Amino acid sequence: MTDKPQTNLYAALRDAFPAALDGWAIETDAGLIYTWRDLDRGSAMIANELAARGLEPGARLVAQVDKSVEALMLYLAALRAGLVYVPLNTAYPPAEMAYLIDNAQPAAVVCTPQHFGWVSKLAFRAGAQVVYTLGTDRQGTLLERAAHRSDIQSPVPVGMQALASIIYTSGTTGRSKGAMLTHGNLLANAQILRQYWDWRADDVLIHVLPIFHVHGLFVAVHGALLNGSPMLWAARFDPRTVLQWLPRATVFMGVPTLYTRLLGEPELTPERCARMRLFICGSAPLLIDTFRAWQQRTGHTILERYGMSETIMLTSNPCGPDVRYGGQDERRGGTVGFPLPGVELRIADAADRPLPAGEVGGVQVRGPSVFQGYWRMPDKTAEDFTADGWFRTGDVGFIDTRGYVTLVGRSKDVLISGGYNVYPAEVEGAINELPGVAESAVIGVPHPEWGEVGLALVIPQPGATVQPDRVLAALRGRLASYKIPKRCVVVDELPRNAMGKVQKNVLRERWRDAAAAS
Ligand code: MCA
Repeated sequence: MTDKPQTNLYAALRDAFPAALDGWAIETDAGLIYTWRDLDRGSAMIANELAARGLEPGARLVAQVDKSVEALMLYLAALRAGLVYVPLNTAYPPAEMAYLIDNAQPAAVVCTPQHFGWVSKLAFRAGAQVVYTLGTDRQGTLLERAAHRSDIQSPVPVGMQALASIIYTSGTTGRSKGAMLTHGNLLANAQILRQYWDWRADDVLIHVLPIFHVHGLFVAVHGALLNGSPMLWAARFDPRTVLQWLPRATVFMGVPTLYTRLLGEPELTPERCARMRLFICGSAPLLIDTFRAWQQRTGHTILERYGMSETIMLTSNPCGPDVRYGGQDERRGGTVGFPLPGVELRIADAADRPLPAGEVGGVQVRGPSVFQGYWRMPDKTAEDFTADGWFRTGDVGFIDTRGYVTLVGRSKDVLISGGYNVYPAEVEGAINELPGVAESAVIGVPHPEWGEVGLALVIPQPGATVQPDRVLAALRGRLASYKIPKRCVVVDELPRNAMGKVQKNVLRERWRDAAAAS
């Protein structure tokens, strides 16, 4: 494949499909086979349906659907039609969806048939023209209508500067922000990763991640499609399925929790992994114990990389010798490797002045995959970029003398549980609204399976009694379940600094063993 000039990301992906379009592109855990032709035809029909509904390029399409190959076709169709794809986590309850739909102002919404009632109300109230349903078993109005459309469609030549997707990420103020990514951002990153991870002609990817986030949708799906590589596709992660597929596959991508769960399987052996060439890990810090245990159990060294919704992938441990760094090829546990080719990464002090190797500071980046800003939040965007165009990631780290980047913390108050970012401010806001609660503080505490889990410390109002279990139960329906702390403790007071601000670092130290004790 040559990197010829493109005007639509789908066209670039389509160019990489193998010439033999009737070969298998995706095999699902339900035993279904989809060919390359199926992907092309299916996405063309959906794109034609969307266009026939009068959806103009640039309009937003919100999708809150379960993972399926048809959901992937919907994404490809949105690209083809020049629409801006806004995937939302299926765990979001109505309260969160109301805000997100209002903020995205979509022209079209696709939801699961079970949720049509409440989602369509929110969508039409926000001005949507059409609401479709899509189920996991190919049922729903989207496919019913698309079935009547032509299977030929030319991708709309929107250009590489056009928005392709908005990815919502929670924020420190408790409100989600939509990171705007262009066709060019996504294609540039996929092309870089294709080279850096040395995608090969015989690669087969095991795809078990959700497709409403950067990891599963952009890193994994684009990786396979841009290389014309087939995928073994699971609707949800199950270690038994992965074990079954390992002998047929070459590449696996996961968050640390998936590696921990796989290590719990006695049948994970070097023999089973004999055909595998690359295990990639990201979205949360990989513990050095997991990194070593994986080496021992499989003979493979996990490649850890680092990215964000706002930037897609930024750094990676080497896949082979990296000539930019003297041919170093060691994948170093505890580091996230080197800046990817084309990515500029620096460590800066609080005044945005670059720091020398070895010094700890804020991680700042520039490059072709860095987003265009937050949707309809120019002030927030301006806050996160320096005057000379560097994006402040909010991560804190250093670069060693060999060039490896190590992350040591975050300047933003966020915890990462099983690969999902959880912003304590959002959870505290929900807890503080509960009757009898005066104040709360949510912190992340280490957990062997999830990496970190939330712990809520709650101060009752004078004279009120607060039951920890009731607090957690009351959060159901208000917050996506992965955001709900795994434990709640009632306390009399919280440690504060001279300004009266709660000292989360003191709390994290004090409650470090809380997850193990619970
Ligand atoms: C599920 N639960 C969780 C999490 N996931 N709790 C805390 N943290 C989580 N991550 C809870 C549910 O709320 C539920 O609680 C119970 O666990 C069982 O839910 P279930 O859905 O059955 O869980 P699961 O299927 O075992 O899911 C675990 C998982 C999943 C497979 C590890 O969390 C996952 O797919 N994580 C990957 C996320 C991801 O793709 N992140 C990439 C973001 P209850 O029973 O109480 O209701 S992209 C990104 O971060 C950047 C850009 C990057 O660099 O990649």
